Amino acid sequence: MPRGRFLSLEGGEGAGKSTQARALAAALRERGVETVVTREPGGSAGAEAIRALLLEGEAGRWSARAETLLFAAARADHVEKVIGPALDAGRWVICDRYVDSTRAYQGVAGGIADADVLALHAFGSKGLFPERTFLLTVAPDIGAARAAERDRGATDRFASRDDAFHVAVAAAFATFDRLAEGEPERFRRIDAAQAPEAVTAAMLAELADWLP
Ligand code: Z5A
Repeated sequence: MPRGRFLSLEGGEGAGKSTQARALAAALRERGVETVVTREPGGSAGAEAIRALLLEGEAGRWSARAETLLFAAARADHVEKVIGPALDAGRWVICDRYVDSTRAYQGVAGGIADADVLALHAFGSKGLFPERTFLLTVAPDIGAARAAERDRGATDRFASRDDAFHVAVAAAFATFDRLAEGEPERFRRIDAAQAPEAVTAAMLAELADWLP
């Protein structure tokens, strides 16, 4: 049985990652590809329990180091219980955020060295990386407006952080834009300001080499 393909979606708040994870899965299933959609933080029972610890409570509940360890622990469980078995069974996995989010939010924005994030990833998740990562790009104000419309006033620990944090997050993704240039085989930049159908089509075009 050939191993499945592992895809991740990354990008700022409101870029449309969850919408596109569902739409891409539907398009792949139409083509006969067995596809699992999952998300981070979360995706397995243990990781969903850690998600609640991460997203609820005061903005300053966790130090940057403790938060980084919690994300790594959640990912380790997710990889072991859900992502790995699905790939072994030949399914494609679409993950809504993955380790690049830790590199952006806890790493560049939170001040944790990239080498430390990668060392935790090597230990916790055996260094598993997606084969293709779609970086959904949209202007931060458009993404924030979309998320605000979706959430209608409800916020979590991340959304309730101050403007300086969100500026740092934008800087983090600008950094990954540059990293993406250095890893063009894995990262594919997608213009997420387009209509949802056009975004899905752009991702499918970037998978043409793998599609049946
Ligand atoms: N985090 C972290 O710090 N470290 C980590 O390692 C990981 C995560 C894995 C998790 O939030 C938070 O955890 C996140 C980063 C941090 N915080 N922030 N910021 P989450 O999982 O609860 O949610 P999210 O990943 O942040 O989701 P999001 O970015 O807010 O949304 P999205 O998935 O990109 O967008 P969406 O929900 O698909 O769409 C938003 C709205 O826009 C919705 O009403 C759609 O119908 C609409 N939409 C979507 N696409 C379009 C287009 N193309 N045009 C117009 N409207 C659209």
